[in-house]
Amino acid sequence: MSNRTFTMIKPDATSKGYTGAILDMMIKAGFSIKAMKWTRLTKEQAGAFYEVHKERPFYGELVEFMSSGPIVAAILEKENAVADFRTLIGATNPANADEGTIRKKYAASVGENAVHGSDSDENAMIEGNFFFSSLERF
Ligand code: FUP
Repeated sequence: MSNRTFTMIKPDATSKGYTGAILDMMIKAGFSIKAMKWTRLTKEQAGAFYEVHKERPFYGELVEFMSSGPIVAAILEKENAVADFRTLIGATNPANADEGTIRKKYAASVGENAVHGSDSDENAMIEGNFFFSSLERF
């Protein structure tokens, strides 16, 4: 089991000024930051990141949204990182997210859902490598 996961604070949350509060929730939950950047994806980059969802009906909207403004990308470390981070962020649809989760507090809808969290160790590695070189992670 890996002890790292990958996250993004999405454009809805950065534009509403939630970046600091969301990072604080991650740190208070025991995650430490191993890599982090403030950046903005082009449509092509967002399309490539979400390639696995290419055939889904929401893909076009997802790519538009994820390239619509700045994001924070980060690699986080904690024991049992992938599963514990999914618990911390809550269900994809904030209407179904538990109290105390990041999405319950800060997400607007299933599309604009404030944060991303990797769903497996393998994807955490792939997604972290998408954003960070070996010189940018510690
Ligand atoms: P999650 O792993 O919780 O981020 O959710 P998914 O992998 O199922 O979906 C990836 C992203 O697609 C979500 F963050 C938001 C978007 N999405 C929609 O816009 N509509 C949907 O019905 C489902 C997902």
